[in-house]
Amino acid sequence: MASTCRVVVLISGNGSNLQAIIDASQQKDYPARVVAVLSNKTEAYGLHRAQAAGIDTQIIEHSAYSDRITYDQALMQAIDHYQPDLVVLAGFMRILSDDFVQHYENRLLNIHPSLLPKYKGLHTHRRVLEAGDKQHGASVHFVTPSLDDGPLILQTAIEVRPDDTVASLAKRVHAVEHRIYPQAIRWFAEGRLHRKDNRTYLDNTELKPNAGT
Ligand code: NHR
Ligand code: GAR
Repeated sequence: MASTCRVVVLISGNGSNLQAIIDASQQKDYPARVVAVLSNKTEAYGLHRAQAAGIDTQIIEHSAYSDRITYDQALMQAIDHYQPDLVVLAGFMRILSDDFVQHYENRLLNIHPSLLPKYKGLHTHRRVLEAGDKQHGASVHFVTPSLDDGPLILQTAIEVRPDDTVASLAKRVHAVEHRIYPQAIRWFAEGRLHRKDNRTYLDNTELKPNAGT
């Protein structure tokens, strides 16, 4: 990308991934910057993180809209005001309509707390513990209309320990997320990341983060 990649981040909560992206973007050679942070929850702590970094924030509460379609339209309008090159979901907890996803096709990323395609949806840490899995992790993917199903970009595994709890797992998964999300955004901003159908390429090499798992 010729100039700095403009990123809009959507959050619902704590925003530790947002913080990791803000921290990365403050490095001199980082090719992306966060131009706005939007939340569907008034109390999201991530809004304070954005404000502390001098980034515009906006709250768009779904309770104020009659249905998902109308809500998503309002969200799109707010996002497009910032003319983003990239939109990233960072702990954003609302399923997005097909129209929304199509509008940002190939420039919409999500981070999900599991080794996708395992454990799509919610409560992944609990489900991993219940299943007795030995590995867990986090995945960055392009968003497609079907939930947590888009082409993978980056994935990192952690070992599950016998004494792990939801909280201890979440903590180690977060540490991984804070590394891989800024990396994926860097690749995108450098113009090195491409999606074709259900595949992702870094430069001209196909990315297969979960090959062999
Ligand atoms: N939207 C589409 N179309 N595709 C994806 O892959 C999406 C998406 C929106 C969000 C993040 C996702 C995750 O990483 C994400 C991926 C929310 C829910 C959910 O069930 C599920 C997955 C994700 C985010 N949300 C409930 C809903 O009815 C609300 C839950 C709540 O408010 O606590 O929207 O896991
Ligand atoms: C992260 O672990 C992210 O992977 C997950 O929520 C957490 C947000 O943390 N996302 C989802 O579960 C999406 N459904 P953060 O607000 O501290 O970045």
